[in-house]
Amino acid sequence: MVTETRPTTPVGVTHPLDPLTPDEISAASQIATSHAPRDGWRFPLVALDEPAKEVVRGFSDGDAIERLALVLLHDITTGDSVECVVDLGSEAVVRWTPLEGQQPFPLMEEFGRAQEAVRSDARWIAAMKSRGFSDEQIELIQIDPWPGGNFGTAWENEHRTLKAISYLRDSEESNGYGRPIEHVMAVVDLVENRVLDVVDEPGPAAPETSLDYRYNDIEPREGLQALDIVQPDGVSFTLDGHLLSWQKWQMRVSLHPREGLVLHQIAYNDDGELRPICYRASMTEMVVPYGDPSPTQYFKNAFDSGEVGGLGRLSNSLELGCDCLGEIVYLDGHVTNEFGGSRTINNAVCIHEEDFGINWKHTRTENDIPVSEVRRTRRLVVSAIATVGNYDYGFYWMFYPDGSWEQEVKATGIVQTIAADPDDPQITRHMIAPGLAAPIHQHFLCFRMDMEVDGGTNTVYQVDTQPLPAGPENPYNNAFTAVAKPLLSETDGEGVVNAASARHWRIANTNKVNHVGHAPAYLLVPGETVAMMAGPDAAVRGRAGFTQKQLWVTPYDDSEFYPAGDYPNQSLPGEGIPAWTAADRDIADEDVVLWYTVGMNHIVVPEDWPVAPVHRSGFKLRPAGFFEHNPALDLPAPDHCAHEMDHDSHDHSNHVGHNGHS
Ligand SMILES: [Cu+2]
Repeated sequence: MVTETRPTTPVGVTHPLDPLTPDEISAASQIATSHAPRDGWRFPLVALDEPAKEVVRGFSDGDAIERLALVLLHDITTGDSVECVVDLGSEAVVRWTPLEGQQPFPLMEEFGRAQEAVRSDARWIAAMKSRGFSDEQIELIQIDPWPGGNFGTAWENEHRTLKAISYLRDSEESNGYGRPIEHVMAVVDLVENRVLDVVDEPGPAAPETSLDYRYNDIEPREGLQALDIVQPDGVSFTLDGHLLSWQKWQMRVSLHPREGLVLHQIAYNDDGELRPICYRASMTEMVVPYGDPSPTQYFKNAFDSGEVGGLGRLSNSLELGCDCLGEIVYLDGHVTNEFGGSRTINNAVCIHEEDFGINWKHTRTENDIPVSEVRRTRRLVVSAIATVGNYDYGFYWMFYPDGSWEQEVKATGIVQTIAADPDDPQITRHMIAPGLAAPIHQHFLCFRMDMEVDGGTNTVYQVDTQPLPAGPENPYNNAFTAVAKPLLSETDGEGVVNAASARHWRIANTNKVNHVGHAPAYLLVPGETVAMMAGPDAAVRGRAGFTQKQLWVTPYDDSEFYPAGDYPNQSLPGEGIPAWTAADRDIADEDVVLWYTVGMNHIVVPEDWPVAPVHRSGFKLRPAGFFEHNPALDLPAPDHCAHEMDHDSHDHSNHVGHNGHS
């Protein structure tokens, strides 16, 4: 509501971190356009320009809210791009920065135009005809444009480009990925709307058929009885605008057009005191390098945030009972429609609770009778799913009553494919179906976490478990310890995982002391991950410098959000984290930002075809001296469990269970 006391606050905005409303997206585009009107302007991105942390921390309900928007403009007729910040209240342009030598990610419109340009190009048509395809077959060919990367050629350094590959289909609905056309690759100039070049080399024939995965094509298995999640009394969380509260946890949830799901101000209500843990958490860049040198594969290393256009704008509308099960609360997402208006993604974020087994249990013996005490736990799941071409990525932030939280990435969808002869040596690709292989590849997802454990300044320690030397203090040679090395500056510490020492990182507030004399802390615990395998001189290694380590720690800087640089599309090596950390800034007892990269190694197997079962990876954050004891001690025992606890477990007839066993 606009009132006299909140003069600049637009309708529907109740907090400075609320994402832009549809009206604000349109207004921001309009204000930016008015500054320098051009017919060719399109809008790759319109997003909230987040206020300074001091403003957010000092905000009280009802305060006036200043709203700034970041507007990216791209002129499709000239290729000019501008980064612009507008003040929505005064309708003024605050900053207007033309981009020099940087490419915003391609528009949806440009992907479409690239397909048309390829389809009508005489060289591409000739390449298809030379493979014996009929006019009808050529009409049905699926054309996939890819961000072209930067391999130091004129294609990338002098043009705004996409690289396109092709697939045979029997109909518009067929799974084209089963019939890749080797080795044809077209390079498209997106400003001139023309194909610059077509690479056409001899290659294996496209497979004769493709396996499909859609419901109508598969006979469903039988025997699965109904499995429902029922919460007759409703959910245990509340969502007030974007403020989510659940079981002592509190956070703000939004969908950012580029980053997808963003959580702000993650905090825990500890006996009435709201203790901050993380100011902002999101996945701000990812890259998927493929390891096959073929002409249709070598350039595949999409940065799905900065090159393809963002996990937010590519988010799905989630469906009840399909993507999420049970009592669901959704948040819509609003993004630019690229033409100056907005587009709403209904149900872009899913919020629900899941049963998660037991949090704790102990069985003791009383009067020779075993007695169990057990508490079931559950988790709050905040999730979104984005479809990026052939792949689908789910991002699941999960919170637990014991003070821990975690991120689980779920990668699924259709793998990239390459036609292969039966005698293919299968070194950089592996057969998944007759005539069809899939290139080896990796997925790297960099999570930016602006930590504020118990306050705005933290110190990060690298913790390694190791044996102690033999000697008078260790006469039995059994002693071992955990060595915590404080990271004083950006180049301190290894930053790479080490399973042998159970290496993890402790984010501590050394300005506070807990009940046993230590700094309250959270631990960052790695999950399954992997190092980048592209060679030392590979273009992608330089452009995705953030993958050199799993963990980087930087002091907060409001210009540092994207670890491969703001504009990784066709970028040169060295941007982002490697450039920032070269200054080796101090990070001890500072406002620190953690950049943790999840790596997924994908040696593709036949079971990944024709649609890959979900591959999970992620990391955990666990309290370490943040609480005085297990904070889940107070989880209630369900009535019948408390009752059962008193029974003699040898007497099976007293136990719940269909056949007398439990
Ligand atoms: Cu994969």
